[in-house]
Amino acid sequence: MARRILVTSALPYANGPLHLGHMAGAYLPADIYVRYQRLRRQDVVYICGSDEHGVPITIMAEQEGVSPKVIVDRYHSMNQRDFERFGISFDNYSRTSLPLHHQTSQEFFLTLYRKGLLVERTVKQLYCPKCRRFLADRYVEGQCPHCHAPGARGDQCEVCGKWIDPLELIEPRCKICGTRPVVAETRHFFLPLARFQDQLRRWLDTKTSWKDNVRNFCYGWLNEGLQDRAVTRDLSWGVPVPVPGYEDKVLYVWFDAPIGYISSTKEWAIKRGEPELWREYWQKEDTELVHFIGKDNIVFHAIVWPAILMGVGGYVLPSEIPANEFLNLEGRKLSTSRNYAVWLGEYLDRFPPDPLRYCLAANAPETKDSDFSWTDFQARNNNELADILGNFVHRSLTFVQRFFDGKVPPRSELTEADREMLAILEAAPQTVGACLERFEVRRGVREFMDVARSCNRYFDSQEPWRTAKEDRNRCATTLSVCLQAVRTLAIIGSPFLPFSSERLWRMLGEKARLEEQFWDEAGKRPVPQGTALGEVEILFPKIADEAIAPEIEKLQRIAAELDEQRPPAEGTIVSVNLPFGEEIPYEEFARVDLRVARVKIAERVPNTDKLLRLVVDLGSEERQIVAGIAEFYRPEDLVGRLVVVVANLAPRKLRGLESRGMLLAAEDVDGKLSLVTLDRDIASGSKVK
Ligand code: B3M
Ligand code: ZN
Repeated sequence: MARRILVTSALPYANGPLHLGHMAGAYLPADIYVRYQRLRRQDVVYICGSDEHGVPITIMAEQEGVSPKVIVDRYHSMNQRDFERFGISFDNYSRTSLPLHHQTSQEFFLTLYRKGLLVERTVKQLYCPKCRRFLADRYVEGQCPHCHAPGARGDQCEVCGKWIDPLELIEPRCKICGTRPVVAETRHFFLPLARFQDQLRRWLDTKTSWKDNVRNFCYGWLNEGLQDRAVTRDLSWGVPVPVPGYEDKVLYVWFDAPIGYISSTKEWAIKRGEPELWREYWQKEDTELVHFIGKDNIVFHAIVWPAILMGVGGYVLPSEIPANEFLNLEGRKLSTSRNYAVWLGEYLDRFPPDPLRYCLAANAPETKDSDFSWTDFQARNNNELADILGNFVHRSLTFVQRFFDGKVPPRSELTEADREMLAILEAAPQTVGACLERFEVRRGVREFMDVARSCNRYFDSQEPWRTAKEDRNRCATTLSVCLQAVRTLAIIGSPFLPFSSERLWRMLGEKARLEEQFWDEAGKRPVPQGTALGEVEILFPKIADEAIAPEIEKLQRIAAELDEQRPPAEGTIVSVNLPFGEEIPYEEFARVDLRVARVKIAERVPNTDKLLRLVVDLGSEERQIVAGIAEFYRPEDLVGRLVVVVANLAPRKLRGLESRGMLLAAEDVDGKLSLVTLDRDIASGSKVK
């Protein structure tokens, strides 16, 4: 029986064009997965749409002096088109400004409301007396109360990533007019997340296959204890709150956006003429619901959204949440506001989609942030797509043109080498597929290219250019095997390279359509003898230095501008003004025994990213200390250095290792640690006062 799989990609905000970071995170991996499952004949539906609400959109509209509708119309159609040009094969791409979506969201809200799962409360909120409105979310900016970075917004600080209560912002200002807001009272509905805490934990406990980044993040939230979350806002653009007295309020964008997955599925069902079909995917227990997202959306998809679904009842919960990390650009963080980005539309105006799909898949930010660079892109195209895959395909097809009149030659007795090649082809769908089942696109695409590598080796070893003259039967058999390989590569390569695979398929002269092929059988079928090949073209033209030079220059120019605008050092913050601790008498400080120690041994603690195990010499004895500095120091750089240690701290166990003492280190605003060291050599064991 086919698996019923509903796949979603995060709904992109319709307030800007798409860029490569979007593609690498939530879209390309999902599209690859979906194309693969379609070829496996699973019952898969791929859903997305524009997220058309939220404060960034209304702020942009106000700044341009147009209505929000103008903004979302502009970017909705632009993004839909770019997705299509890039081959992202949604079954439906909807938008959250549709009446169908408003209605669905209001139904969700009302169900929770009637079940007593929304709590109404009067709250204090910042209000701009000049603009005469409450400053929801990003309408207010100020200094972050946690890290003191300037320009933090009313919902979250971009520098330290912490959530912000706008009332705690230091020096708050209205984003639109710059006025200092006052505090006023307003009423809102809250989702009492704490009530779902135990149910969420039990549910998460079953998700052992999820990626560590997602699980750890969720447990972090649960362990801190879930807080109530406001689900309404004082705004006029959004889904109206369907409760009397709330006429000038709308649902919070993160309340209605995930419901957009459902309304988009409804729209898909209506378009198919089976308006109730969406229920199969959302309300039948055995549906696999897979949400592809970027890591900044984890809490909404793995905590808040499941809580909403649990509260409403009768809906499936997410089965998988493959959240990807971020994509950097030429070694530096992407910045859309500063135009430090590669825009998908601009890319597609200049280059074909598949080389980018290949490059982003090979570099997918699966377990950690990854980097896109134009030279890597060029190298992947020229050295892998063109020289390995393209070369094999081209040689095989043109040999058949040259020596067999463009018709698939007959196969006679198979040699050991032929059999080995055929065995590789037969195993290939399973090898690549196993990676994709686990959402390991990077490995999947590598396994695919490895098959093409084996094909090239086979071609070389069989020397068909020689056998063409000396042993025609052998040459015919070799080329027949090669064509089977081309066929296999076209099918199993199609999730990654859909456009090139289609072209390849036409070159093979196959009658049936590529999308009608069955993944599991992809390696088994020869191209029937006598089939007339189509016209052979170059699949992957090389990309010249001149083609990427302007792209590199553009990014370098913007990077240089960004550096100039920056105050010294790395970040934008040069001083931190955290409040000081409570006053203590000297005696209390003196109880802390600080000593100079020399690092003798330093090594990583296996299976952690953060911990180093150190052995330090404290003069009178050597001690083991486990320190959370592995992200900032390489073990080999620490050996021999002097550090400062709290020598009389009670021992603790970290990851099963006893730690007797603690290193002193200063913490930067972004959490980076810098060890306290000594500016000249001094005997270990010396007291620090
Ligand atoms: N619009 C946020 C984002 O692009 C958002 C996702 C909604 S998914 C339901 O980060
Ligand atoms: Zn104002």
